[in-house]
Amino acid sequence: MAYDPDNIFAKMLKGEIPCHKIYEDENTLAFLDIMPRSEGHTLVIPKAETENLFDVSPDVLAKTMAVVQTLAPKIRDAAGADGVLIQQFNGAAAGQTVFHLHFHIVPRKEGVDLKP
Ligand code: DGP
Repeated sequence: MAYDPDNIFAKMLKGEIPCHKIYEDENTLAFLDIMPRSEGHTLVIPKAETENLFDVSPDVLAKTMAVVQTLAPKIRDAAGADGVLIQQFNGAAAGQTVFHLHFHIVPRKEGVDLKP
């Protein structure tokens, strides 16, 4: 499948639709998920046009993951959580609904279930 430049995250990157940004650098954007599974649920995306793990370059993946690693403990602490779940889907069959690579950072509290 070819990358769709009009996907919802691409529109965010172009400033065509708003998002609640929590971090941005030249390669990466992080913003709150519109359907949070817990308080602080964040998505981290590369600015490069890439759908998922199947087409991302190692360089873009490394830069994106470095931001995931930096933000994860900050989000955990800001949310008053005990840990974070990192989740990432590849392909519709696997549950991917937005076809621009993204990593979920989902804060988890001991004994508290995630929202569906
Ligand atoms: P998935 O591809 O299954 O990882 O799900 C996409 C995620 O993107 C889902 O958790 C909801 C989130 N999302 C979809 N549309 C928007 C949007 O317009 N704004 C924000 N902030 N998040 C969105």
